[in-house]
Amino acid sequence: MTLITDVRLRRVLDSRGNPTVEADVRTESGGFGRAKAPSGASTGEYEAIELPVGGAIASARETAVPRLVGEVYAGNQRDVDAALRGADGTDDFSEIGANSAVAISMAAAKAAADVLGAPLFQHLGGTFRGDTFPVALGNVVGGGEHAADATHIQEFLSAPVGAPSVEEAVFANAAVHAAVADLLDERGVACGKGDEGAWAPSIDDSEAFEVVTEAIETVESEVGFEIRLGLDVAAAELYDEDEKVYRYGDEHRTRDEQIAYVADLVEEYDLVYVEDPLDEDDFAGFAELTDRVHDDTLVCGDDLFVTNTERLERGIEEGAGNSILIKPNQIGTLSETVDAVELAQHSGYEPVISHRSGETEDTTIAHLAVATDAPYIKTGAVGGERTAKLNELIRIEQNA
Ligand code: 2PG
Ligand code: MG
Repeated sequence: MTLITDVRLRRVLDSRGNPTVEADVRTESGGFGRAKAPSGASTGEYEAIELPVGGAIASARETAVPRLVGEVYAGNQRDVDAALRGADGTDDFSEIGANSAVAISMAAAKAAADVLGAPLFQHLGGTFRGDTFPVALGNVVGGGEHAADATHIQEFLSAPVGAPSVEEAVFANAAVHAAVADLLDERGVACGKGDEGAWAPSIDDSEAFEVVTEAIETVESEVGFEIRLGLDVAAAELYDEDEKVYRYGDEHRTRDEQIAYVADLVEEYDLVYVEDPLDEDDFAGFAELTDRVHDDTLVCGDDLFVTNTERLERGIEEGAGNSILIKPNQIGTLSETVDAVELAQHSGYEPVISHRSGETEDTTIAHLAVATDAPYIKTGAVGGERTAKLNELIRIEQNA
């Protein structure tokens, strides 16, 4: 029933106005799935390779599509993904591009769900999963690679950990985002938005902490549940390999100072979540920081792990972090994405399903988060390509 009969690839727009890959997969019995690849700006060195879109499409048409059409059943995701791997033949998808691979992989899953007449999260999660909902981490202030002349820390995240539902969490994050705008306005700080819809003011990190903390307190008292603060430091982008220091504009911190600085931030702001506090090669530094913070703070590896089970295994051995960011396009297939989630869950690491800074209206990650019972999803607070996922989560929650 789910034998793949057609795979079409095209160039479409992403939220930054860049081209990205869209895939359509059709099956024998009329199943249809469509998915789009997202794209990072603060990409990790060890991610699968995103090729220029024209080349990625041409190469996937030539080598991957013939291995899928008439050959593989969309309902067998591992076969689909093995065909993509076989067509590519490299470790990092540098032949067909992780952008083509992930779009096809996700579109096949949607086509299979369509044949079954089941929502994607049920197809991916099966009968016995998908009954818990993730806490939505909402990016409310940011800079780094996502906005020029803004904060050094890439993302200040609202984390409504006490929200009784996805819906209330999503609206709490939007309210924190709005409260931040009011506070910046009171301070006479004009600003635009970064790539993910977060405010991108030209203020230093310490002022951003003040503003976001106050905004969270205001909204917390309105909604009556706990909202905490999280960060994506994206420290690999701050790290100066030659001098071995972290650069914050004119200031810098040595590795030990960076560890102490982040540990102090965790203490001072009661952070529930810190992503990429150190460079993507510093497993030992992640381990040291993880030892220093409370058990209830997630130390999450994004550029460190790149959704890759081999890198996660090393992290588990060394005690580096206690959480992994999960981005399907970092590894290129849904099967390997779910493998990373499951390895994390079996090893006491919390998986956090994530968008990229360059996004589309694709909602696959909302389904993936529910399907895998992931405790968190990071997919922005506002903006159409972000609300596409957030609103899908609200819908899934209502129908579940
Ligand atoms: C990150 C992501 C998403 P990018 O660093 O976690 O927020 O950014 O997609 O640019 O890597
Ligand atoms: Mg990150």
